[in-house]
Amino acid sequence: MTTTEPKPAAPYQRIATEEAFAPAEMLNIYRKILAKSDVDPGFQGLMGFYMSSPSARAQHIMRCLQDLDQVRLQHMDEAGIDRQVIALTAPGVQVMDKETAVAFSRVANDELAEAVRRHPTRFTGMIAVAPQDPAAAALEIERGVTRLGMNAVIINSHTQGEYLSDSKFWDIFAAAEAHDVPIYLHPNSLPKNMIGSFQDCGLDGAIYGFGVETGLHALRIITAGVFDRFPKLQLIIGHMGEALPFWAYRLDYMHRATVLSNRYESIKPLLKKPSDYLRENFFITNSGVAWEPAIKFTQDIVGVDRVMYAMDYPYQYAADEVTAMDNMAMSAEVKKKFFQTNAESVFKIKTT
Ligand code: 1DF
Ligand code: MN
Repeated sequence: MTTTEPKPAAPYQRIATEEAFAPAEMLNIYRKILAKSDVDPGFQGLMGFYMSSPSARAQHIMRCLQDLDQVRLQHMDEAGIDRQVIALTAPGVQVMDKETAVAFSRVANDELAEAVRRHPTRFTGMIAVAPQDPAAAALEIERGVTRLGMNAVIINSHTQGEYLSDSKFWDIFAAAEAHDVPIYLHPNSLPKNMIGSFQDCGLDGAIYGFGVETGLHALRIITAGVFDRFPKLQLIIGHMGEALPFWAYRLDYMHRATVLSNRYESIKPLLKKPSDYLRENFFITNSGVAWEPAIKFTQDIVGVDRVMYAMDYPYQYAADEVTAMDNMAMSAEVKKKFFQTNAESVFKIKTT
């Protein structure tokens, strides 16, 4: 499947926007968490699998995740990826206790910033934060922007079963809005109160459960009124918007019907329709979905300026998918937005 020939250049740069890394020190912390008798079943099923499976997929992923130099650069060259926008892999620090999470987020961000300094034309970094301590997360966003030169935040969906729709987390949104940086709401494994009926049939992971849970999280943020409170806030969601563009019509209809019938205390009137927030407060990447009809549909719903390319390296390292995306029947102008210029503006990537 992989070739050793570098892929020829295209009339655009290919910027992949949901790419993952895992420092060895984080894997050491994970090993301690995995050894506990009350380990979270989703974390056990995800990182417990990748960190112990002898399968070729797991071995490949563990090797690639830990490299921020030659292995990664060679894979990028082979697949024709000019630049990766890199984040601490899921669940990042969100599975750790509060003190460890806050401290390790700083270590991981320093390490990623160092890699970006080594390879400034190839790597861009996202700021990892610990939602367990919203005030510390807000400070780390400030440090990441002002001291480390990073211009986006990564949050791996729920934090030990808690959602950012809870106003106790909103210092994080205030900081992101104030510093004008988007938050990438990336999947996490399912929380323990939700995972049962997904895990018993093996559908809890990236195959389906991730999308259900992250889409739910994005919707909770919308319906909680976060974008009425923080109108300039921008979220990025992967996997073709976790299917939300496809839901948009029904969400608008049923949200209005629910509000008008006073059915739930928690579903309050919003200033706009749910789909308006998708169009005005979200960027969507095609991570894991190298599928032209879905990309075009999403461009149609949220606009060509809000849909970006992502590979999801190393979880979906597939050079043939890059070729499929190159070959989409799409104007040269729109394809350049998809692969390059939308990402340059969202992540404030300096090209000169
Ligand atoms: C998987 C997929 C794992 C994605 C990920 O991080 C991840 C997977 C732990 O296939 O198990 O980021 N993904 O975004 O699709
Ligand atoms: Mn991912």
